[in-house]
Amino acid sequence: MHESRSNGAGQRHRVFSGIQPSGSFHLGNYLGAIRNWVAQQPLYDNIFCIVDLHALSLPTTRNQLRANILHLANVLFASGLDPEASIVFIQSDVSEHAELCWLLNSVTQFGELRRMTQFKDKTGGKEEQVSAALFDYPVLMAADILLYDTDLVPVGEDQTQHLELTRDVATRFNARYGDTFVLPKADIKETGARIMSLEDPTKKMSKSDASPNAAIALTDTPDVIRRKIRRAVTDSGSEVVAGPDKPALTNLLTIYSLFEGEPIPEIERRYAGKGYGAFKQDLAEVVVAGIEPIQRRLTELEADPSFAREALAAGAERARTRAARKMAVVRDRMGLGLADG
Ligand code: ATP
Ligand code: LTN
Repeated sequence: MHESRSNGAGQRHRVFSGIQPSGSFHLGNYLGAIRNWVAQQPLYDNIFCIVDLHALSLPTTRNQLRANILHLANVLFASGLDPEASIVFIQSDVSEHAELCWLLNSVTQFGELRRMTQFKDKTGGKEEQVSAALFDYPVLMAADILLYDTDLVPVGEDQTQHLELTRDVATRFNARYGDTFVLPKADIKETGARIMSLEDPTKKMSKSDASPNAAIALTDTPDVIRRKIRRAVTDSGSEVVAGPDKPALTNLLTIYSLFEGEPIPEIERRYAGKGYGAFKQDLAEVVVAGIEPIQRRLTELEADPSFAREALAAGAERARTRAARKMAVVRDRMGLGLADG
């Protein structure tokens, strides 16, 4: 079920989401996030952001970052984001994101950031060496969201804690300086919000997984997809059924169900008594067919980078206008500068 789509004044609800330009994109990013953005596009006032400033929180290089930004933009457009229906832009093109992050730092507690599980996961026990940007990452994310009076933030389940922090920071700001920010809600789907690793179904499918077989990239060839699914771990037993004691099959059935738009119980019924082999073979074809149209459009877009460049420049222009308006209010509320006497 969708949330109601407009507010009392008849304006469409504002949606904002972000994605990092940090390498290849996998089925988790697609099924947990991008696909939902595309599907809901006609219902909302949408803003989607390529968060390149966030990508600086882990080591990268100039050339790598540049290439990743363009690749991500092409992936988003190939997946169906429409630059007419949605504002799609690069975070660093709108300097207000970095500015608001600094201002929100002043109403964020050190202890709140230390409790973030994503920070703990990404430090990998090396807290002394990671960048301060990795620590401050959730505040920049709060700035992204609050800058646009966002109502809904469609994300995968891994972002729940960051959304809670965003609401806490906004609430504290509003209490201290007067009502300024809209309190956003996370929009997390029941199915697909947590696609798991093909090698370890207790871990989420992740870009940063060291093993190349844990995730299916949107750019994997059909043969690579078939091989990864053939090798995907399964649970003990031989029945194709989902359940709390069957994390691997639950994950594979979820992927099948999302691509085919077919409820899991129906798929289970069809594969009753057929075993894992037959199911995996069909699943591979479902995934190959599901991403083939995206790959085809991606090839076309990659041959013509001017499409992405122009769409992103226009998106930045529209985002900047809104961001500047909001920042003028924020600066005034906080007593910064002497602009209006
Ligand atoms: P990493 O896996 O290295 O932490 P990431 O893929 O989570 O990176 P982003 O690119 O910022 O990082 O994520 C983009 C979107 O994809 C977010 O909305 C996130 O919640 C969603 N997402 C990421 N992994 C999964 C997953 N395994 N299942 C569902 N959604 C996911
Ligand atoms: N932290 C998110 C990416 C992100 C984001 C945002 C998502 C940055 N800013 C604003 C939603 C709204 C991630 O790692 N997936």
